[in-house]
Amino acid sequence: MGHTSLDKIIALQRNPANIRNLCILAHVDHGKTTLADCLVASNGIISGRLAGKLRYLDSREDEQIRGITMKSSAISLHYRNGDQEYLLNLIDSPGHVDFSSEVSTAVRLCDGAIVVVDAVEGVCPQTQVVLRQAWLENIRPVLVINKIDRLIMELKLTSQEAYTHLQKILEQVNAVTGTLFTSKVLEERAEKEKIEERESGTLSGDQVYDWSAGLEEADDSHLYFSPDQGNVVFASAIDGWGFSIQQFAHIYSQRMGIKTEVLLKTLWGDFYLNAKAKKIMKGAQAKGKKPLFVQLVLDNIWSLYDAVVTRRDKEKVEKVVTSLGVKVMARDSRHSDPKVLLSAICSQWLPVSQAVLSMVCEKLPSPLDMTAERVEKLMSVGARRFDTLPQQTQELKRAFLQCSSSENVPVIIFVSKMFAVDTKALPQNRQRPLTQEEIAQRRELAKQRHADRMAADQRAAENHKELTHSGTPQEGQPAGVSTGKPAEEETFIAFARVYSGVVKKGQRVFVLGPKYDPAQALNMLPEKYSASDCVPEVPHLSCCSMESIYLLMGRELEELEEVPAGNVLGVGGLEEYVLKSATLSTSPACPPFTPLNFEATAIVRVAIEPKHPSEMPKLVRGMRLLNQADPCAEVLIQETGEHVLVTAGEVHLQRCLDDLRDRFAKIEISASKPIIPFRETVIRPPKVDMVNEELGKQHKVAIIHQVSQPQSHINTLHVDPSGLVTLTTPNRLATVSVRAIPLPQGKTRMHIDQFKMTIHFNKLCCVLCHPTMSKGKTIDSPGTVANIYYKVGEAGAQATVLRDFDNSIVSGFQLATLSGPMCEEPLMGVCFSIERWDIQSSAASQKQDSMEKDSISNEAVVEIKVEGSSETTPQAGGIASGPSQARRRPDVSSADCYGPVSGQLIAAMKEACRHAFQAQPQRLMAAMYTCEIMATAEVLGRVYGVLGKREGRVLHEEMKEGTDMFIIKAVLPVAESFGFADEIRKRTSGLASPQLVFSHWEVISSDPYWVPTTEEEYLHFGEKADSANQALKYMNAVRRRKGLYVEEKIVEHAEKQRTLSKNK
Ligand SMILES: Nc1nc2c(ncn2[C@@H]2O[C@H](COP(=O)(O)OP(=O)(O)OP(=O)(O)O)[C@@H](O)[C@H]2O)c(=O)[nH]1
Ligand SMILES: [Mg+2]
Repeated sequence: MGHTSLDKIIALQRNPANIRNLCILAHVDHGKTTLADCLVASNGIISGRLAGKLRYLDSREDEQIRGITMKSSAISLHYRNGDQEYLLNLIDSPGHVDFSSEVSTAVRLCDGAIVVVDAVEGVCPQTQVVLRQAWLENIRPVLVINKIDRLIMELKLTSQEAYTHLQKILEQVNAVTGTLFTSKVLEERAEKEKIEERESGTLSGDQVYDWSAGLEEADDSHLYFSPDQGNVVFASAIDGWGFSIQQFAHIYSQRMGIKTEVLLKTLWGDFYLNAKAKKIMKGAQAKGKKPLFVQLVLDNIWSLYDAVVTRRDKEKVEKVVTSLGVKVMARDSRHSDPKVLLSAICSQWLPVSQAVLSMVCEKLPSPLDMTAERVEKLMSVGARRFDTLPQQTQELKRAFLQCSSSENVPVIIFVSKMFAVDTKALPQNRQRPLTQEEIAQRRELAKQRHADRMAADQRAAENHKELTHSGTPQEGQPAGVSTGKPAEEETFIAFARVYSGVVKKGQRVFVLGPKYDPAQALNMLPEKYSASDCVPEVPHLSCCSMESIYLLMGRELEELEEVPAGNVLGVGGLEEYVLKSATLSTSPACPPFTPLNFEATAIVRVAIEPKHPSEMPKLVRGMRLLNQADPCAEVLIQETGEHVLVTAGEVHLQRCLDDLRDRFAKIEISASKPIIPFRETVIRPPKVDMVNEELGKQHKVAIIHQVSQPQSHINTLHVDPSGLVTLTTPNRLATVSVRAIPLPQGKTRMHIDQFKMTIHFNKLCCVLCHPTMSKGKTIDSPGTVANIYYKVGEAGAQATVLRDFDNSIVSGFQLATLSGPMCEEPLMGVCFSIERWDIQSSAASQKQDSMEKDSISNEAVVEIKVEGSSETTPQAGGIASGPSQARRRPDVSSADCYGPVSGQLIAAMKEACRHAFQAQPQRLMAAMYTCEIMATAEVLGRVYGVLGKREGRVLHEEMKEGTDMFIIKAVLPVAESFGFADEIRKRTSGLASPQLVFSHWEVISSDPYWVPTTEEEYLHFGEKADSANQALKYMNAVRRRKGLYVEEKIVEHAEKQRTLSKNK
């Protein structure tokens, strides 16, 4: 097929029934980009010979060098299936975990996905993740089992064995789909029950209980992958072939005279051919017969590989070539690499593009088939239900479903990411090759100019006073080169899709921020308000015009005038308005789309500075651009003033640094070592000591471990042996007694009733309880907080007084939890219980006087904060509320030389929390990765070696069925993970490569403050106890980085030290 013209694609864009928006998803290295190459080659954009080698969609240099895809990129292809012509907007996505946010941006814009699975490796961790992502976005997947050639050439399986192997892979994939389906049904069921319960109110006596899970009646048959359903293709993208059983059904129905329908049902499954009876029979396995799939399909491929690659049997090859009716060029058959001949034959016999694209056209939905369920999900942001949206907004659902391109429907666009392109590469700035007519025209112009100049010269010679210019400056400009001045070197293009209406170049639209509320806006805006009117004063709403729109063609962009509904497109001119993603619409009733489901957590942070300090402004600008260009990277300025870049992993970090250096900042930069996050926590006092001896009573006395700090509170501080810390404010008006209690680990629920207290939350990980108010109900433990109940109870007059100071207590608590005493890292999994709390009446009355007016609102402030803390970071609020309160009441501060009571209470509460924390056994918590490694048996030992060295813990190891690969699942501290992948790869000569995903926080069991105290411990660890203490090592490293005091013995016995080094 020749190169499809732009006009053709523009024409196809107008017919949404024949558009397919799809992405290619898979685990890393399963062959997505190679497959995309084959599909791109079918459109003549690249040569068929280069398909698989070029990796056209990997347009970045580092993608080509590393051999992995790092961003998702789109290309529009044309395909003729039967008598219908289709437009395929194909998006290739990366498979590496570090870039899984790019997958999210791709999946959102599509209606379907090609899930690629490596025939040897089978279902891998990222395969499961992408299947889940496709599921969450309600897009339909089809399956391509790729790299079948590896079964023949590498594993040397027989066709029969390969069949069994392929069956297993299908089972694995379907098992993942099955799990997703079951969990959805059960969830829906639970939801329904909840609604029913709410509606029926109290349960009546004759309630009939229904114990079915709803799974029985739910139909899930269409969800599974099965070759007879037509949603599976077997392929080898690198050799250019691929087939679905439909193709073979057609071939054999003609050759053997069996009906196609019969073959379609029997080609895959336990059927065999009874040649004598000329019948297809069931039970191949039981009778030891070759299944039809092996006999009619795989055997052919196996013998082709055998003849062409293994035995290089020229005669046989010729026979095959003639029987298949394919043409092979002489240079291909003479080529020294037999793979060239093989792909020449296969790509004509079973072209992979045809198999995949016809499956895509037949099995994937068009934009018109978007389900109502999906639309409602897209439109219901956060916890909002679709039916609570304003009427006008609900009506927009029809626009989505119709996907109409008429003039009177609203335009709705979703931008899933912004990507940067070189301004010079934009079509308007690109020099395009000239057509014949243009060349002729130019020649004419040049002649004319020459003639004019000659004439002018003549005239000038005749008349010296007259000065003339020939031609206008515009004429002097070569055609095709833009006259616009490229101010910025990088231009941002929005990666977007039109859901309704026609997008026109220069059109004005509303940009709807993620917090935009259509209900509020509709009340504020006049009717028939349009985006071309002046900028409205509505929160989270702005207007912009789409300066240019583009067709995304892989490495290139084509400028368009308009794009109708149902298509993927690029929009220029939005960089001022859109940071990473946004919803654009001409109707203010349109709600912002639900945010993208990001699977990766940004965990690796580095501080960045320019090599030359004077270049700081360039760095700041560069980091801002980087933040916009990457869906996952975060850029922030820490309290210390450092510029910090947070990325998803090592590879991602490397790419961000390269981008910053070469594209966005264009300066030399230096990045710090990764800043590893830790958390601080307390645990229950251990029962045994370091040598597993039961601890004596004397150890139960609380010891405060402090790393040399000014003891300003020494007079007012009292520590109870049980760990209760009592602290009085310097003016001795208020006293608080606080105890730190470890929260239960893991995702269990805990009853706060046991504390009989009110709960405040911080960062989902620390709890503050105090007894003056009534009890809360149930909370989930750290990390999974679902509901927090907060109610002010009646506890007498004293309680009301205390309630006024509640704000200070919460602020103090938040300050304390923001940075702990061990190494100023946030606290996690700690409950601070205020067991006593006295305020002298003078302070109370002072405060009462000054706060009479807002004592009621004060309560509300706290309440909001508590609710808000489940989703936002409450520290900021806490810190802000402290000083602002002090500022608001200068009269109080002047009355007291120590400052306002509320301010003092904040400080006292903070100190009390810190001391209470220190009175318990303190531990560090480390961020952990889960790590999946696939390795062959011979390198297993080395993998274990590397894991052991880096404090990794193997969870389980199993052999992958049908292969000689082992899968090792382990957990590894993030702190030890840098260079891990590289080390594993080097030690195993590339035979094993790990996948690291952030999983959880884990308490490091060793006590950083531990010193030997019993005789056994002395015996065991020696007097100095200088054996490695992991927790201490981490703690000191963090303290050193933050410039805090580090208690270290550098040289204890100087002479000994010297002799030692001499002996070495
Ligand atoms: N034997 C064999 N190798 C293949 C096949 N398809 C792809 N490969 C090889 O697998 C490697 C990875 O291919 P890619 O297409 O880059 O894989 P990918 O899925 O795009 O990888 P990421 O984008 O990094 O996730 C390359 O070395 C390809 O040559 C195949 O059908 N058979
Ligand atoms: Mg790729």
